Amino acid sequence: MAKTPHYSKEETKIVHGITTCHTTSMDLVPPIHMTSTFKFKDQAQGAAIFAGTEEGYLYTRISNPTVDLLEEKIALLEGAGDAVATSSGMAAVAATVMSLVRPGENIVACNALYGGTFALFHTHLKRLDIEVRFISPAMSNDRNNIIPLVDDKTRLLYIETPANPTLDIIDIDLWATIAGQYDLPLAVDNTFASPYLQKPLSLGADIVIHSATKYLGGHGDIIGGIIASTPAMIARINEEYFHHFGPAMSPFNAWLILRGLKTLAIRMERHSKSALTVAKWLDAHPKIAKVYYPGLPAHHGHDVALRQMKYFSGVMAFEVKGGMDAGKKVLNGVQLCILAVSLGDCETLIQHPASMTHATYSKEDLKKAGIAEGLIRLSVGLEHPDDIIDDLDQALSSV
Ligand code: LCS
Repeated sequence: MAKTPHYSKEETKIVHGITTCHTTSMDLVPPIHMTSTFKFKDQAQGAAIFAGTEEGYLYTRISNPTVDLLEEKIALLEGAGDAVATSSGMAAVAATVMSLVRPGENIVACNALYGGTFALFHTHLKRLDIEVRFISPAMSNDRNNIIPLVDDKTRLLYIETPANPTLDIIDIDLWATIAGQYDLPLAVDNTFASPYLQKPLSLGADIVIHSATKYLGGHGDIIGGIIASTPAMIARINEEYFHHFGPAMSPFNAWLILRGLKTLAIRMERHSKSALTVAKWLDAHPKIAKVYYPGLPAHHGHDVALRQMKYFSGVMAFEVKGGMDAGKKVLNGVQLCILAVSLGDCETLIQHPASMTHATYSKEDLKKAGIAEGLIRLSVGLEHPDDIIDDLDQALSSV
């Protein structure tokens, strides 16, 4: 008989919360249910499971015990009633907007977004006659700038915080208050923080979205996404989009994310601590023009970040004096840091948003979102910060 462990701390919840699959075996680690389909005892049982009058699995695109376990775990960590895992972070963003917004309706969103989300919002939703009304991060923490964008066709408010790649901090509480006032759902992309550092639902948001590819998985070996919300909202997303557009997560990926999640607390603490060390060092370097990291007291979002985040996470951005030409020398000069997109991995990753993750923004859109052309993004890994600093120092010496 499985015992129910007693604990009161978040770090223990991350390790012990939701760990046993719905099986009779006593595995410490849950098995991977690598199966496309599930057997029925007879036609009547199959029909009952399809009709929803009997509980049971029927097909892995709809649900699977290993994927369920991940969904329950993320729901627990985010303080949500339910969750649905998706094949990628973009699938989670797409499932949310496609379930909630129809042609002729609109979304109000801050335009400091991952480049893929921006492309979906700016380009592809237009084809479906869905308008996205963007507000720049500089304007987005004043309710008087947001409210005029909302009208009777608005169906969703959408923010990403900390935002990719500028680390803008958007005030979740402020956006949630406006969402509540107009009876609209607020979706928050919590990828950069993870539920260990920030819990948007506890601040009044309605939907949390993750690219699980990043800190949740934490090891750079999977692509995945997840949406956490109320059971009613997740049921709506399942019915209106997920089941028949089909962006299901592989059970193997769910298992790898569950494994990665066990170390979430210690990884996030270490990423955050090392990032602060690196950010302070960059900030004092004579060849650096500007550092974007919410952990620095001079960052414009520092006070809101202190209020809504536990630590400041592991991603930062910086500009080198001498602009793009100087920045290229750093990108090509690093030896330990790896020139690659993505973030939240054990390895320190460095990349150039304007030509890589945010190449979907036009020059004008980059300007509107406050993304400088020479901006370099750094995802600080789990190496010793002295080695990361030594590598950046030698790369900067070529400038
Ligand atoms: N949301 C955020 C904040 C992201 O950073 C990303 C991906 C996504 C959603 C989409 O997730 P995916 O489909 O890739 O799992 N961000 C990336 C980045 O900055 N570099 O490569 C991907």
